[in-house]
Amino acid sequence: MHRFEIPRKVVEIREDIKNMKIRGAGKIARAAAEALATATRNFEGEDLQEFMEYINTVADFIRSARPTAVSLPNAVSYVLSRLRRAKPASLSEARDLVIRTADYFIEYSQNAVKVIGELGAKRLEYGDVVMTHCHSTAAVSIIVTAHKLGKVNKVYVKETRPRLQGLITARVLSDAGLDVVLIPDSSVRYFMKKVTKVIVGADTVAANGAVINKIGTSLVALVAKEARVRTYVAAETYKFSPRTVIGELVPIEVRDPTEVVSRDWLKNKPDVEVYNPVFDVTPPEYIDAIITERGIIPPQAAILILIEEYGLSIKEQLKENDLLIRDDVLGE
Ligand code: RUB
Repeated sequence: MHRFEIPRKVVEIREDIKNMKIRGAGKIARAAAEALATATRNFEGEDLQEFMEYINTVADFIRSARPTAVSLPNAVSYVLSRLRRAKPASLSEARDLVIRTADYFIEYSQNAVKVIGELGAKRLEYGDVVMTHCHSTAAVSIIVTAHKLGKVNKVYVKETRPRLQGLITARVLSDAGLDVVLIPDSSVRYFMKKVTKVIVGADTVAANGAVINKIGTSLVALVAKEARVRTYVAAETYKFSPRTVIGELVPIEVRDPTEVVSRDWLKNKPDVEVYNPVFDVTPPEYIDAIITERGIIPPQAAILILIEEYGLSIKEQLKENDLLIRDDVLGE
Protein backbone atom coordinates (compact mmCIF):
# COMPACT_ATOMS: atom_id res chain seq x y z
CA MET A 1 0.00 0.00 0.00
CA HIS A 2 1.41 3.40 -0.93
CA ARG A 3 1.13 6.55 1.21
CA PHE A 4 0.67 8.50 -2.02
CA GLU A 5 -1.80 7.81 -4.74
CA ILE A 6 0.11 6.84 -7.90
CA PRO A 7 -1.38 8.64 -10.94
CA ARG A 8 -3.38 6.41 -13.28
CA LYS A 9 -1.10 7.11 -16.24
CA VAL A 10 1.94 5.96 -14.22
CA VAL A 11 0.10 2.80 -13.17
CA GLU A 12 -0.64 2.18 -16.84
CA ILE A 13 3.00 2.64 -17.87
CA ARG A 14 4.09 0.11 -15.23
CA GLU A 15 1.39 -2.33 -16.38
CA ASP A 16 2.49 -1.90 -20.01
CA ILE A 17 6.10 -2.69 -19.05
CA LYS A 18 5.03 -5.69 -16.98
CA ASN A 19 2.81 -7.20 -19.67
CA MET A 20 5.38 -6.32 -22.36
CA LYS A 21 3.27 -3.88 -24.32
CA ILE A 22 6.31 -1.69 -23.76
CA ARG A 23 9.30 -3.99 -24.17
CA GLY A 24 12.99 -3.93 -25.03
CA ALA A 25 15.45 -2.45 -22.55
CA GLY A 26 15.80 0.94 -24.26
CA LYS A 27 12.06 1.53 -24.58
CA ILE A 28 11.54 0.39 -20.97
CA ALA A 29 14.15 2.93 -19.80
CA ARG A 30 12.51 5.75 -21.75
CA ALA A 31 9.07 4.78 -20.41
CA ALA A 32 10.45 4.86 -16.85
CA ALA A 33 11.79 8.38 -17.36
CA GLU A 34 8.46 9.38 -18.90
CA ALA A 35 6.63 7.93 -15.88
CA LEU A 36 8.66 10.13 -13.51
CA ALA A 37 7.87 13.23 -15.58
CA THR A 38 4.17 12.30 -15.73
CA ALA A 39 4.06 11.70 -11.98
CA THR A 40 5.67 15.10 -11.44
CA ARG A 41 3.09 16.84 -13.62
CA ASN A 42 0.34 15.10 -11.65
CA PHE A 43 1.65 15.97 -8.18
CA GLU A 44 -1.07 17.89 -6.40
CA GLY A 45 0.70 18.79 -3.15
CA GLU A 46 2.43 22.05 -2.32
CA ASP A 47 5.30 20.96 -0.16
CA LEU A 48 8.85 20.18 -1.42
CA GLN A 49 9.54 17.52 1.23
CA GLU A 50 6.30 15.80 0.37
CA PHE A 51 7.19 15.87 -3.33
CA MET A 52 10.57 14.24 -2.63
CA GLU A 53 8.84 11.41 -0.74
CA TYR A 54 6.22 11.10 -3.45
CA ILE A 55 8.70 10.88 -6.32
CA ASN A 56 10.72 8.25 -4.43
CA THR A 57 7.55 6.21 -3.98
CA VAL A 58 6.82 6.49 -7.70
CA ALA A 59 10.44 5.49 -8.44
CA ASP A 60 10.18 2.30 -6.35
CA PHE A 61 6.86 1.50 -7.97
CA ILE A 62 8.20 1.88 -11.51
CA ARG A 63 11.49 0.06 -10.78
CA SER A 64 9.63 -3.07 -9.73
CA ALA A 65 7.88 -3.53 -13.10
CA ARG A 66 10.43 -6.04 -14.50
CA PRO A 67 13.60 -7.34 -12.86
CA THR A 68 16.25 -8.05 -15.51
CA ALA A 69 16.91 -4.99 -17.69
CA VAL A 70 19.16 -2.70 -15.63
CA SER A 71 18.22 0.14 -17.96
CA LEU A 72 15.04 0.47 -15.87
CA PRO A 73 16.63 1.24 -12.45
CA ASN A 74 19.43 3.11 -14.22
CA ALA A 75 16.95 5.45 -15.94
CA VAL A 76 15.12 6.10 -12.66
CA SER A 77 18.37 6.72 -10.83
CA TYR A 78 19.61 8.99 -13.65
CA VAL A 79 16.74 11.36 -12.91
CA LEU A 80 16.52 11.02 -9.14
CA SER A 81 20.23 11.21 -8.36
CA ARG A 82 20.40 14.51 -10.25
CA LEU A 83 17.38 15.78 -8.36
CA ARG A 84 18.95 14.85 -5.01
CA ARG A 85 22.34 16.31 -5.88
CA ALA A 86 20.79 19.60 -7.07
CA LYS A 87 19.19 20.11 -3.62
CA PRO A 88 16.31 22.17 -5.03
CA ALA A 89 15.20 25.09 -2.88
CA SER A 90 11.55 25.06 -3.96
CA LEU A 91 8.89 22.70 -5.22
CA SER A 92 8.75 24.35 -8.64
CA GLU A 93 12.52 24.00 -8.99
CA ALA A 94 12.30 20.30 -8.12
CA ARG A 95 9.42 19.69 -10.55
CA ASP A 96 11.21 21.50 -13.30
CA LEU A 97 14.37 19.51 -12.70
CA VAL A 98 12.64 16.11 -12.86
CA ILE A 99 10.81 16.98 -16.07
CA ARG A 100 13.89 18.44 -17.75
CA THR A 101 16.17 15.56 -16.70
CA ALA A 102 13.65 12.93 -17.79
CA ASP A 103 13.29 14.66 -21.18
CA TYR A 104 17.06 14.85 -21.50
CA PHE A 105 17.43 11.14 -20.71
CA ILE A 106 14.86 10.23 -23.35
CA GLU A 107 16.60 12.37 -25.94
CA TYR A 108 20.03 10.99 -24.98
CA SER A 109 18.71 7.44 -25.25
CA GLN A 110 17.19 7.96 -28.70
CA ASN A 111 20.36 9.58 -29.93
CA ALA A 112 22.49 6.76 -28.45
CA VAL A 113 20.60 4.20 -30.53
CA LYS A 114 21.33 6.26 -33.65
CA VAL A 115 25.03 6.61 -32.82
CA ILE A 116 25.27 2.86 -32.12
CA GLY A 117 23.81 2.28 -35.58
CA GLU A 118 26.50 4.43 -37.16
CA LEU A 119 29.41 2.98 -35.19
CA GLY A 120 28.21 -0.59 -35.57
CA ALA A 121 27.72 -0.24 -39.31
CA LYS A 122 31.43 0.55 -39.62
CA ARG A 123 32.20 -2.92 -38.32
CA LEU A 124 30.14 -4.57 -41.04
CA GLU A 125 31.59 -5.42 -44.43
CA TYR A 126 30.09 -5.42 -47.91
CA GLY A 127 28.21 -8.67 -48.46
CA ASP A 128 27.82 -9.52 -44.76
CA VAL A 129 24.90 -11.78 -43.89
CA VAL A 130 23.60 -11.13 -40.38
CA MET A 131 21.77 -13.27 -37.85
CA THR A 132 19.85 -11.60 -35.02
CA HIS A 133 17.72 -12.68 -32.10
CA CYS A 134 14.64 -11.19 -30.42
CA HIS A 135 13.82 -7.54 -31.13
CA SER A 136 16.53 -5.09 -30.21
CA THR A 137 16.16 -1.51 -31.41
CA ALA A 138 19.92 -1.00 -31.04
CA ALA A 139 20.77 -4.12 -33.09
CA VAL A 140 18.19 -3.12 -35.71
CA SER A 141 19.76 0.35 -35.86
CA ILE A 142 23.12 -1.20 -36.86
CA ILE A 143 21.59 -3.55 -39.43
CA VAL A 144 19.47 -0.83 -41.06
CA THR A 145 22.36 1.67 -41.14
CA ALA A 146 24.65 -0.95 -42.70
CA HIS A 147 21.92 -1.76 -45.22
CA LYS A 148 21.63 1.90 -46.21
CA LEU A 149 25.38 1.88 -46.82
CA GLY A 150 24.89 -1.11 -49.13
CA LYS A 151 26.81 -3.42 -46.80
CA VAL A 152 24.10 -5.83 -45.68
CA ASN A 153 21.19 -7.18 -47.62
CA LYS A 154 20.24 -10.45 -46.02
CA VAL A 155 19.27 -11.16 -42.42
CA TYR A 156 18.33 -14.35 -40.63
CA VAL A 157 15.90 -13.49 -37.86
CA LYS A 158 15.22 -16.04 -35.13
CA GLU A 159 11.57 -16.22 -34.19
CA THR A 160 12.42 -16.03 -30.43
CA ARG A 161 10.01 -18.24 -28.56
CA PRO A 162 7.87 -18.06 -26.62
CA ARG A 163 6.88 -14.40 -27.22
CA LEU A 164 7.99 -14.28 -30.88
CA GLN A 165 9.68 -10.89 -30.78
CA GLY A 166 11.55 -12.06 -33.89
CA LEU A 167 8.37 -11.35 -35.84
CA ILE A 168 8.65 -7.66 -34.92
CA THR A 169 12.27 -7.61 -36.08
CA ALA A 170 11.37 -9.43 -39.31
CA ARG A 171 8.67 -6.86 -40.06
CA VAL A 172 10.84 -3.84 -39.25
CA LEU A 173 13.81 -5.09 -41.29
CA SER A 174 11.67 -6.13 -44.21
CA ASP A 175 9.98 -2.69 -44.19
CA ALA A 176 13.48 -1.18 -44.29
CA GLY A 177 14.13 -3.11 -47.51
CA LEU A 178 16.25 -6.04 -46.30
CA ASP A 179 15.86 -9.64 -47.43
CA VAL A 180 14.58 -11.32 -44.30
CA VAL A 181 14.54 -15.03 -43.56
CA LEU A 182 12.54 -15.84 -40.44
CA ILE A 183 13.84 -19.06 -38.90
CA PRO A 184 12.86 -21.29 -35.97
CA ASP A 185 15.05 -20.91 -32.88
CA SER A 186 16.12 -24.53 -33.07
CA SER A 187 17.60 -24.06 -36.56
CA VAL A 188 20.37 -21.67 -35.50
CA ARG A 189 23.18 -24.19 -36.13
CA TYR A 190 21.67 -25.22 -39.46
CA PHE A 191 21.80 -21.64 -40.73
CA MET A 192 25.01 -20.42 -39.10
CA LYS A 193 27.11 -21.56 -42.08
CA LYS A 194 25.33 -18.96 -44.23
CA VAL A 195 25.96 -16.16 -41.73
CA THR A 196 28.99 -13.84 -41.42
CA LYS A 197 28.04 -11.71 -38.37
CA VAL A 198 25.73 -12.06 -35.39
CA ILE A 199 24.28 -8.87 -33.91
CA VAL A 200 22.14 -8.86 -30.77
CA GLY A 201 21.04 -6.36 -28.14
CA ALA A 202 21.40 -6.39 -24.36
CA ASP A 203 19.20 -5.95 -21.33
CA THR A 204 22.14 -5.75 -18.98
CA VAL A 205 25.92 -5.79 -19.34
CA ALA A 206 27.74 -7.02 -16.25
CA ALA A 207 31.02 -5.56 -14.99
CA ASN A 208 32.95 -8.56 -16.39
CA GLY A 209 31.45 -8.04 -19.85
CA ALA A 210 28.88 -10.85 -19.68
CA VAL A 211 25.72 -9.91 -21.54
CA ILE A 212 22.23 -10.67 -20.32
CA ASN A 213 19.76 -10.72 -23.19
CA LYS A 214 16.70 -12.62 -24.40
CA ILE A 215 16.84 -16.36 -23.68
CA GLY A 216 18.62 -18.11 -26.54
CA THR A 217 21.21 -15.37 -27.08
CA SER A 218 23.95 -17.43 -25.43
CA LEU A 219 23.19 -20.35 -27.76
CA VAL A 220 23.50 -18.15 -30.85
CA ALA A 221 26.83 -16.82 -29.55
CA LEU A 222 28.02 -20.35 -28.79
CA VAL A 223 27.14 -21.61 -32.26
CA ALA A 224 28.67 -18.50 -33.84
CA LYS A 225 31.92 -19.10 -31.96
CA GLU A 226 31.99 -22.69 -33.15
CA ALA A 227 31.54 -21.46 -36.73
CA ARG A 228 34.11 -18.61 -36.24
CA VAL A 229 31.43 -16.01 -36.86
CA ARG A 230 31.78 -12.76 -34.91
CA THR A 231 29.15 -11.80 -32.35
CA TYR A 232 28.53 -8.11 -31.68
CA VAL A 233 26.33 -6.75 -28.91
CA ALA A 234 24.61 -3.37 -29.33
CA ALA A 235 24.12 -1.71 -25.94
CA GLU A 236 23.68 1.84 -24.74
CA THR A 237 25.84 2.65 -21.70
CA TYR A 238 22.83 2.84 -19.38
CA LYS A 239 22.51 -0.93 -19.86
CA PHE A 240 25.72 -1.48 -17.87
CA SER A 241 25.04 -2.64 -14.35
CA PRO A 242 26.87 -0.88 -11.51
CA ARG A 243 25.59 -3.39 -8.95
CA THR A 244 27.52 -6.21 -10.62
CA VAL A 245 30.76 -4.47 -9.60
CA ILE A 246 30.02 -5.32 -5.99
CA GLY A 247 29.13 -8.91 -6.82
CA GLU A 248 25.36 -8.68 -7.27
CA LEU A 249 24.00 -11.19 -9.74
CA VAL A 250 21.54 -10.06 -12.41
CA PRO A 251 18.09 -11.46 -11.59
CA ILE A 252 16.71 -13.51 -14.46
CA GLU A 253 13.01 -12.96 -14.99
CA VAL A 254 10.83 -16.06 -15.02
CA ARG A 255 7.48 -15.49 -16.72
CA ASP A 256 4.18 -17.29 -16.72
CA PRO A 257 4.05 -20.90 -18.06
CA THR A 258 1.07 -19.89 -20.21
CA GLU A 259 3.55 -18.09 -22.49
CA VAL A 260 4.88 -21.58 -23.36
CA VAL A 261 1.75 -23.77 -23.38
CA SER A 262 -1.96 -23.05 -23.20
CA ARG A 263 -3.91 -22.82 -19.95
CA ASP A 264 -5.89 -25.92 -21.02
CA TRP A 265 -2.73 -27.90 -21.59
CA LEU A 266 -1.49 -26.95 -18.13
CA LYS A 267 -4.80 -27.92 -16.58
CA ASN A 268 -4.79 -31.31 -18.31
CA LYS A 269 -1.22 -32.06 -17.34
CA PRO A 270 -0.74 -30.61 -13.84
CA ASP A 271 2.10 -33.08 -13.12
CA VAL A 272 4.33 -31.47 -15.78
CA GLU A 273 6.31 -28.47 -14.62
CA VAL A 274 6.60 -25.75 -17.26
CA TYR A 275 9.41 -23.30 -16.52
CA ASN A 276 9.88 -20.13 -18.53
CA PRO A 277 13.11 -18.17 -17.86
CA VAL A 278 13.20 -15.31 -20.36
CA PHE A 279 16.83 -14.12 -20.33
CA ASP A 280 20.21 -15.82 -20.33
CA VAL A 281 23.84 -14.92 -19.80
CA THR A 282 26.38 -14.89 -22.61
CA PRO A 283 29.92 -15.03 -21.19
CA PRO A 284 32.38 -12.37 -22.42
CA GLU A 285 34.50 -15.00 -24.25
CA TYR A 286 31.66 -15.41 -26.73
CA ILE A 287 31.38 -11.74 -27.56
CA ASP A 288 33.73 -10.00 -30.01
CA ALA A 289 32.75 -6.45 -29.13
CA ILE A 290 30.10 -4.37 -27.41
CA ILE A 291 28.98 -1.42 -29.49
CA THR A 292 28.01 1.51 -27.28
CA GLU A 293 27.25 5.15 -28.10
CA ARG A 294 30.61 6.04 -26.51
CA GLY A 295 32.57 3.67 -28.70
CA ILE A 296 33.19 0.03 -29.51
CA ILE A 297 34.75 -1.87 -26.63
CA PRO A 298 35.91 -5.42 -25.93
CA PRO A 299 33.52 -6.95 -23.35
CA GLN A 300 36.37 -7.02 -20.82
CA ALA A 301 36.35 -3.20 -20.87
CA ALA A 302 32.79 -3.02 -19.49
CA ILE A 303 34.22 -2.07 -16.10
CA LEU A 304 35.77 1.06 -17.66
CA ILE A 305 32.35 2.28 -18.78
CA LEU A 306 31.08 1.77 -15.24
CA ILE A 307 34.03 3.60 -13.70
CA GLU A 308 33.56 6.43 -16.19
CA GLU A 309 29.90 6.68 -15.20
CA TYR A 310 30.04 6.10 -11.47
CA GLY A 311 33.64 6.86 -10.48
CA LEU A 312 36.01 4.59 -8.62
CA SER A 313 34.05 4.56 -5.37
CA ILE A 314 31.23 2.64 -6.96
CA LYS A 315 29.77 1.43 -3.67
CA GLU A 316 29.26 4.96 -2.33
CA GLN A 317 27.85 6.04 -5.68
CA LEU A 318 25.42 3.12 -5.62
CA LYS A 319 24.17 4.20 -2.24
CA GLU A 320 23.84 7.79 -3.32
CA ASN A 321 22.11 6.83 -6.57
CA ASP A 322 19.78 4.46 -4.78
CA LEU A 323 20.99 1.54 -6.86
CA LEU A 324 21.87 -0.90 -4.09
CA ILE A 325 19.54 -3.85 -4.33
CA ARG A 326 16.52 -3.53 -2.09
CA ASP A 327 14.36 -6.58 -1.58
CA ASP A 328 11.26 -4.49 -1.08
CA VAL A 329 11.71 -3.03 -4.56
CA LEU A 330 11.75 -6.33 -6.41
CA GLY A 331 8.89 -7.94 -4.50
CA GLU A 332 5.35 -7.56 -5.71
C1 RUB B 1 14.02 -7.76 -25.21
C2 RUB B 1 15.45 -8.10 -25.45
C3 RUB B 1 16.25 -7.13 -26.29
C4 RUB B 1 16.95 -6.13 -25.36
C5 RUB B 1 17.57 -4.97 -26.14
O1 RUB B 1 13.39 -8.62 -24.28
O2 RUB B 1 15.99 -9.06 -24.94
O3 RUB B 1 17.22 -7.81 -27.03
O4 RUB B 1 16.04 -5.59 -24.43
O5 RUB B 1 16.56 -4.26 -26.80
P1 RUB B 1 11.82 -8.38 -23.97
P2 RUB B 1 16.75 -2.70 -27.22
O6 RUB B 1 11.09 -8.48 -25.26
O7 RUB B 1 11.48 -9.48 -23.01
O8 RUB B 1 11.70 -7.02 -23.33
O9 RUB B 1 17.98 -2.68 -28.05
O10 RUB B 1 15.51 -2.36 -27.97
O11 RUB B 1 16.89 -1.93 -25.95
